[in-house]
Amino acid sequence: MSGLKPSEKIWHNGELIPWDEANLHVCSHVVHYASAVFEGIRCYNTQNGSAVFRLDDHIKRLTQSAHIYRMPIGYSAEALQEACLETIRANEMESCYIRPIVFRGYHSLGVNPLPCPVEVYIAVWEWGSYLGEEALEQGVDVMVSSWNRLAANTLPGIAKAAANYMNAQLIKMEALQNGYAEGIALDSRGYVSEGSGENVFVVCNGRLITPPLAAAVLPGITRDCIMLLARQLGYEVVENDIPRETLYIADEVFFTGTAAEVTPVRSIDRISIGSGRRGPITEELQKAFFAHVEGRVDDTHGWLTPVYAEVGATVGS
Ligand code: PPE
Repeated sequence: MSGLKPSEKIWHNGELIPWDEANLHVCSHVVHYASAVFEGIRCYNTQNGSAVFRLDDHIKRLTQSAHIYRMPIGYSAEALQEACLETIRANEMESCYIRPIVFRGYHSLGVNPLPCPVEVYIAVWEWGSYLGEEALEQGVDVMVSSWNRLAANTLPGIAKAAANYMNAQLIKMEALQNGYAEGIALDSRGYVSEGSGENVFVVCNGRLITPPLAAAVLPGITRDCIMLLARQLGYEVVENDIPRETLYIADEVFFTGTAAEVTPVRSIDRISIGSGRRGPITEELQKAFFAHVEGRVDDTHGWLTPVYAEVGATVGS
């Protein structure tokens, strides 16, 4: 895997600073206790110029994650949205991944985070396909993880918090070590939860099922898009508990996520899913999803925020 390609500037508490100067002291609270919440957002190079996909929903989730952890961000949602756009512009990116992160910085150590300052950074970089070059077309081979997702009332699953990603790392490393692209974790009750960085959908008899939020899943914004687009295409979509074995007998299984977009799953625990390749409903939903993010259909949901100019505005108008 290639390393992170630096961009020019990073936004820090209202100022743009050079990438190489966005450093932390090792005794910052976040380093020791994972006291951070963050977002992952994509900016697409659409037909009408660069646009950020569902920026307001991502910033809303960021502020909610911070609220759960009693972190006063100090910036309004509007200011944070504008800061994301400003960072993309400062780096002259056409398309990129955007990573706002809010954390407890340097002051004192010990579990109590409250005396430590809340720092806000926004970095942008180029991020291509998440699960390998051919994943979107060919699908990926995954395993059911031996690790469960977070149990209720342990770490809040609805917050996109750094600490949750220690669990995600266990899922991911186990999968990679065993020759799979990704793991699907069960929740603490034994029902299907999610991947290390993706939500999961199964298709059975033309119906889409995805685990409910109570199954320890992140309320994925791509998950929300796919539920809406699938319903618009006439499919029934339900949020139900999914027993593990349903995965093996499903007609189709796919992942959703900002980074993973809509990625088909072709096998689970070496059992092939459906025909063992991308299924027709997955493909139809991919097409609908990419048509929206790339601005090839009318943005009736208001999902795209233009970066450099009004999306849809014609030159000279
Ligand atoms: N579950 C988890 C655990 C998760 O991390 C993500 C996003 C999702 C579901 C999908 O959520 P959404 O992006 O809103 O549709 N994972 C982000 C981080 C991945 C990473 O490796 O870092 C992402 O896709 O940006």
